[in-house]
Formats: sequence, structure tokens, C-alpha cells
Amino acid sequence: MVRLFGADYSVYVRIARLCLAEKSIAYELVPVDVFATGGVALDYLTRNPFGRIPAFEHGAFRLYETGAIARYVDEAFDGPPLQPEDPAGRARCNQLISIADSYAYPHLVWGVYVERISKPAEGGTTDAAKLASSLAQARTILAVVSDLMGQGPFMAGDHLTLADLYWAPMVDYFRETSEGTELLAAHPRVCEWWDRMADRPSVTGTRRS
Ligand SMILES: N[C@@H](CCC(=O)N[C@@H](CS)C(=O)NCC(=O)O)C(=O)O
Repeated sequence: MVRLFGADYSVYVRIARLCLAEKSIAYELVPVDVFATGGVALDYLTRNPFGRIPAFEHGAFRLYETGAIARYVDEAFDGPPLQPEDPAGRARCNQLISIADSYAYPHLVWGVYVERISKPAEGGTTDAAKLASSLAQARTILAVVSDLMGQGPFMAGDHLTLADLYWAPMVDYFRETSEGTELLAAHPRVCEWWDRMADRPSVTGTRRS
């Protein structure tokens, strides 16, 4: 009934999978490798014309863009709500998601993790200027998120929300770098949040193979 198209290395696919897991929804993960030589299969573009992953299908209903998928999964299915009820809480959750999309993904994942780990592993050379610039941004990103999450225990308050499910895959990549671990250590609230998230079955069950 539910199918998700994508790959387990993808941050955005993992966000959608975390939502499905937290709502206890059974689904099929249909492999799509966006980084395959020659690009994605042409027929995948009927599911996402931008060639990005994930794409989602619930019966005859098709959707792409992770923010839309995550909110649909939360609202169309039973299970614990993943968005705060009150306007201020929901706004904070959406703000944290927007910061993750706009700043954490490009800098923590692409600017730091990919430059420091993926590129050298594939025989490439780290772009030192890009890494330095993203590390500078990372300092701001972590300070902001630590401030916005207040006392927690979750990003948008007392309950797990979509904000946590957005940030977990990005922080998980970032912490694999020595610079990431060091910068995270300066923000104990973010570290405690990560320790809490890292043990959740949804998070352990979606680690890339
Ligand atoms: N705005 C999209 C972004 C999805 C996205 O960037 N996915 C990455 C994988 S994590 C991708 O497909 N990258 C392929 C590319 O950049 O060509 C969403 O929210 O779903």
C-alpha cells in the first residue's frame, strides 16, 4: 500500500523512513540510486521530475518533496502525532525543519561530511575552502539549534516531532567527522538530544548498510 523510492544512504529518504517507522507504517523501499553512473532511470522522472529522492506512493496517491511526505504520513495515518498542536510549537517545529533544509543539509552533510569523508573515500580531494566555510557555518547552525531547542528533551519540546526526524540523519553524518564530533561537544544539549535519538529503533533500523 505504501512505497518509498530511494536509497538508504540518502538523508531525505531516511527522514521519510523515520516518519514511517515512528508511525509504525509498513512500507516497501524501492531502490533508486540517484548517483548511479548515467543518472536515475528515466521512468523515475515520472515520480519526481527533479530526479531527487525520495518519492512516495500511498495507493494511487503519489507525492515527492520530503516535507510534504512527512506531513502527509503524520496526518493521514494513525500513530503518535509528529507535529505540535499549538501554533507556536508547530511554528518552532517548522522553523527547525526549514533550518535543516536550508543550512544543515548543505553545510553539515555536503560541506563537511561529503568533503571530509565521501570525497576522499572515492579518490577525490577535499575542497579545503569549502570545508572551512561550512565548518564556520556549522558553528552558527549548532549554536542556533541548541538555543532553539531550549531544555528539550526533543527539538521542539516535550515530544518527538518531525524536527527531530529531520535533524537526526544530518547530525548522524556530521558526527562521523572529527570536526563534527568536536563542534558537537561544545553543545551539550545537542549531544544529549543525539544520544537520546541514537537509541530509538527507528534510527537504529534505518542506518545505511
Ligand atoms: N527538496 C528535496 C530534496 C531531496 C534531495 O536533495 N535528495 C538528495 C538525496 S539526500 C538527492 O536526491 N540528490 C540527488 C541530486 O542532487 O542530484 C526533498 O525535500 O525531498
